[in-house]
Amino acid sequence: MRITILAGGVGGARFLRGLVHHLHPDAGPGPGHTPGTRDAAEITGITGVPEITVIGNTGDDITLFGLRVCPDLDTVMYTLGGGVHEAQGWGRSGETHAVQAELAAYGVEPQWFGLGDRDIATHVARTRWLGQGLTLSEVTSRLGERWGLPRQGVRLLPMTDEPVETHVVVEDADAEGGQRAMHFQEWWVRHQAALPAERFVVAGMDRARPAPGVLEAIRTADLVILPPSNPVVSIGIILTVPGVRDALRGTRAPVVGVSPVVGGRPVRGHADACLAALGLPTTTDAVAGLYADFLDGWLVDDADAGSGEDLSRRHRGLVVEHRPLLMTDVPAAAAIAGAAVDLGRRLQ
Ligand code: GDP
Ligand code: FO1
Ligand code: CA
Repeated sequence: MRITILAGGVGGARFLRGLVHHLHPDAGPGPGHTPGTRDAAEITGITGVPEITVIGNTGDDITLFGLRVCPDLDTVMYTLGGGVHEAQGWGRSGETHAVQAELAAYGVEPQWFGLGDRDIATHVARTRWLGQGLTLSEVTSRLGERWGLPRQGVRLLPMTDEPVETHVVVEDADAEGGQRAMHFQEWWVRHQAALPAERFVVAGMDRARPAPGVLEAIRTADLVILPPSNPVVSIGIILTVPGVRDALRGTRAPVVGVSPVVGGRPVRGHADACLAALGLPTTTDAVAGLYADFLDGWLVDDADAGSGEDLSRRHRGLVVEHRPLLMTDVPAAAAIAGAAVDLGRRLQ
């Protein structure tokens, strides 16, 4: 069973950890653990060793202090590897901030983006290997080995090896043309998405090609899952990589999505501000509408009862199911992942 997932940061990572737990119930997270010996097929109904390919968003990537930072790839890696700051959802557990405090003492900017000491080691390693000529795919694979991703049956691929960066266009009366663009992280972290976004543009996407294995993973999958990641600045950006959307339209695998909107609100983060930039309301139907040309199954929270019916009518054949979608802990995320796999199996 080959499962391909398009993932952003925290929502994608928590879903993936649930999926690994669902497929290998006895395995703990982290480099020291291996998938359990219990018969996974008995529990999941899936025969053969499941292979999970994750296509990660790199639009959030940024270079700070000369270091290449890939927040969404790292969030997936740390979460699966048992090294994530659990309450925060991103960054390392047990983190300290001595390096950034020293940089602040020298007046080195920016200080609005917090890089912890342990996390910095990841960015130093990545930047060094990129400097030696390795591709981002190769670097991501090397970093992932330390965190035990292969042993969990997970292959983490960046969506592209070319450097790309999402920028946000906002109104600015003082700027030429009345608008200016800033890096996505500046908009999200520094301004907390409070400046109304006009649109998102991805610098570098004109030169970007899908990373090796990306299109193949979609085309040859048995199941494609869109976890509850941000539909605009995580999954929406992956969909703009040339060939990805066409591969999703053309794959013979069912495509199942999990709504990131629960009770008409994003569970965390500013997805509402991102949807507003597209002129869309924060509803599970609006999110599914963004995937309508390739989506086969859609999981919606019980709190959004009533949503989906209109959508099924408009997009004939879309199967909408309701269930609790809050990933409050690993077993809850595993149950959601199990429901997505189960729906996918019924759609095969
Ligand atoms: P980011 O890159 O860290 O912002 O993470 P993602 O793009 O992967 O996911 C962000 C989205 O995940 C947000 O829109 C949230 O609404 C959604 N999300 C976070 N936690 C949950 C959860 O427990 N359940 C559901 N259904 N969605 C969630
Ligand atoms: N998010 C914040 O809100 N503030 C931060 O200072 C911050 C630092 C940071 C460092 C490394 C990393 O991998 C992620 C970090 N994030 C931070 C999270 C991340 O930038 C955003 O949650 C996502 O990219 C938004 O989708
Ligand atoms: Ca992100």
